[in-house]
Amino acid sequence: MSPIFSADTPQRFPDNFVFGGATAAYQVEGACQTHGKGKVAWDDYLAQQGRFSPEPACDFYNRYDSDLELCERFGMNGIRVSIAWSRIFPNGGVGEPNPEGIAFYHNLFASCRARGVEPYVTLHHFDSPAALYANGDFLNRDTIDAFEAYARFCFDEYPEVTRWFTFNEIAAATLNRYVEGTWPQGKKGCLHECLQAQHNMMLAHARAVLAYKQGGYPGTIGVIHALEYKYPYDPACPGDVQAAKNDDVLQNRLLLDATFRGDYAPDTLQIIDHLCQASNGSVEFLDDDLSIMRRAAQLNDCLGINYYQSRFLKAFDGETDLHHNGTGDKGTGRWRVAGVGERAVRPGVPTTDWDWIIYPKGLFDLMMDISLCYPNYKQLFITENGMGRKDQLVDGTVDDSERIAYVEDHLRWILKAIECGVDVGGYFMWSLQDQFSWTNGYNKRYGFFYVDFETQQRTPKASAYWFKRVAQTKRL
Ligand code: BGP
Repeated sequence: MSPIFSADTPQRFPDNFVFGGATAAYQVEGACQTHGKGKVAWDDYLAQQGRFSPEPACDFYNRYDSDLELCERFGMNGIRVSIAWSRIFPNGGVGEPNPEGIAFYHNLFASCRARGVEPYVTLHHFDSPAALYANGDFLNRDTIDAFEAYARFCFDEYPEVTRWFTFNEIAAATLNRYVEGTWPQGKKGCLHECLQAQHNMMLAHARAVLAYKQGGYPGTIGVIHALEYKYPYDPACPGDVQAAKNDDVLQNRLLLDATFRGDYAPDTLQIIDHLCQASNGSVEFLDDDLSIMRRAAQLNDCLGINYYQSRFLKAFDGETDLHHNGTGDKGTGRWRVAGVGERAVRPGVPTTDWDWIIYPKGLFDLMMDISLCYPNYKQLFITENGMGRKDQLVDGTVDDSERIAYVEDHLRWILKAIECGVDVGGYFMWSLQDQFSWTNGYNKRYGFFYVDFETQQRTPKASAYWFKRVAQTKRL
């Protein structure tokens, strides 16, 4: 244990702390075209790739109640779920809402209530309706209008939900699509489109927040960002320091400024300009956008942080050179982006089979950074954190002690942040049950509950029993 933890560091989480598991509609529900659901871009993309199918996923569409029963039995008092936009509005912006899709979520939320598991509901988890996605998604301003209309509809339709998040991981949605090229219609190195889409999605978030607050609904609303602390590989090297700042703006800073300031700090703008020049493009932030965003910035009730890893940046002045490790062959990933830098691993820092850097202290550094740089934040939730593994079911059980150690270390740093005065409301492990991974398929498992994707049988892993004790006692 790091010497930073003193005997005074609390070992117990607050009484009202939420412990749960996270899911996303597309990754768990299956039923991709059942009962009037409209298509999303992933449907055709995955079919063309032929690597894996999103059907039936975890068959959550039919099995949500038994999965919630598992949550209850394993001591969880919260769950993250998302609404599939195209189940409600099959074509996105136009047409009548789909009664069967609407009913599904009423049933899901009723089951949550009956099990004493609070639903934390995200409106958009990477699954824009296909028609909107094909027309530019959030680079097309019509999608912003459509998202606001969809959000208003959900706020009115589901008064039983009092914990809302607008978007999940705008950074992942935009980086994977415009910079890393690993998502449908992907492009590489297109930094200005990535930043423009981030801004437009934050404007859509702001409009949903204003609609929620003007509507006087009695719940909370926020947004979920995938944050990574960006350290210079060598803090004494100015090029590395600059690369860390570049990557910070690309992944974190534009989004955090937009969330809590409603505009962009001079330092952020300077790096945005630099990134745009590097990809020969520009971004447009309209004055009207900023006035909406500034109003919304004071109204967020919470911020969700999805934290998996941090990065060490080296200076890099070559051509963009990327290789996504989508197979779990350790050491095959490469991330060098012109105008940004090179992501490297400092010696001695452990990584997963997918080359994700295990660095729990980064979560603490991020929480402290937010509390210092954005003192108007109200509450943080760790809305995703977890470890992808090639879990094996052996003799009816899964020994995932490595995952337990990962989660325990992160929870310890959360306690440290609480000791330092940061308001943290809860922790959701990614993921509740094993789910497919967007670019890695079914062999990258994260769940508390092992899923046999042939039979849909669930088996609690060692981590589920460990987490149950933590959730019930609120202690590590
Ligand atoms: C986050 C997403 C999740 C989930 C998770 C694990 O980015 O919000 O939907 O997929 O990461 O990522 P991966 O599946 O790529 O390992």
